[in-house]
Amino acid sequence: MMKPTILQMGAYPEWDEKALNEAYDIRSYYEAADKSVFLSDCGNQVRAIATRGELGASREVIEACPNLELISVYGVGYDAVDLEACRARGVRVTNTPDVLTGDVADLGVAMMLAICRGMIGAEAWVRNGDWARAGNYPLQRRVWGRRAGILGLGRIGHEVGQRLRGFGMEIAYSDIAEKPYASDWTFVPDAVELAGRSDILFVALAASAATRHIVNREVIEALGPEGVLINVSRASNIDEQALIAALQAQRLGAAGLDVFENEPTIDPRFLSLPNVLLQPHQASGTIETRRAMGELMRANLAAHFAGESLPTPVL
Ligand code: 8YV
Repeated sequence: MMKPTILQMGAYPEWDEKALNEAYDIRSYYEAADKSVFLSDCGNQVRAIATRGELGASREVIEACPNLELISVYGVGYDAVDLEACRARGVRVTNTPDVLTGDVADLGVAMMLAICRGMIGAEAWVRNGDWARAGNYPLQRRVWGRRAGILGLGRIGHEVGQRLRGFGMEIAYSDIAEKPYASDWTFVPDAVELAGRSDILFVALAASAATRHIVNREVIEALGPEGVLINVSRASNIDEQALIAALQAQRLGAAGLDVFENEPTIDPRFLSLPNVLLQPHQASGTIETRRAMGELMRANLAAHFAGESLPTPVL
């Protein structure tokens, strides 16, 4: 039997590459020099797209594949997939929820700790000899017992909260509705009000047109010059221009960011700001989780081609 043809939008770890190449006829879109020539050559044969959360699949790519049946996303976020184009064509979409929740929450909390306790600068203080030369490192801010806000109490936001509970933090959250599983945390519907009562604000919202720039200048300023903003969701949830301006003017204390507009080519102004901790979109990047994400992405493809129900459908 002929292997189904799959359009691959980005690279995967070698264990996924191997398994995909054994089961399917893989066409590497991301390696093609001329994408439109590549798509016009193989688009007709493509029955599924394998992509990554941040890469998704545009309308242009979807339309270039008239026999497309499924888009399998390696990632929980599917905001970069044009869902409208999929709906119009009856294309199914899957993602990889749950398996990455703990890792993403871990990285968010790690950024909070690293920022509040000044760990990056403190490490440099030891390495560059300042400790011996200039004495003790400047005093930093405490984490335990302080006020945390979580914007978006889905799977990841909830898991961030569970970790913060261990730090004895006062926890409040915003979402479209109060969550029954967070009865001992304070529900604050308005994002500006949430920021105003938080020392550290976590952004853990699934991105959509409705959440675009939900963290705007007002929210950032409500968090204030002592506040810390942590983003482990999508760059589009934050007005990045307003964020950079606030960091430059120290109207915001600090930010910990795993996601950026135009990543990996991020705004160069971030690179010279001392009050931002930069991470290369690696919140789900552990071997254990990436193995589980790859398995789930491939399980969705396999179920589809076997005519079985999809393990984790979005559409
Ligand atoms: C990426 C993510 O998908 O889950 C998501 O939505 O953004 C990440 O886990 C990961 O970097 C793989 O591309």
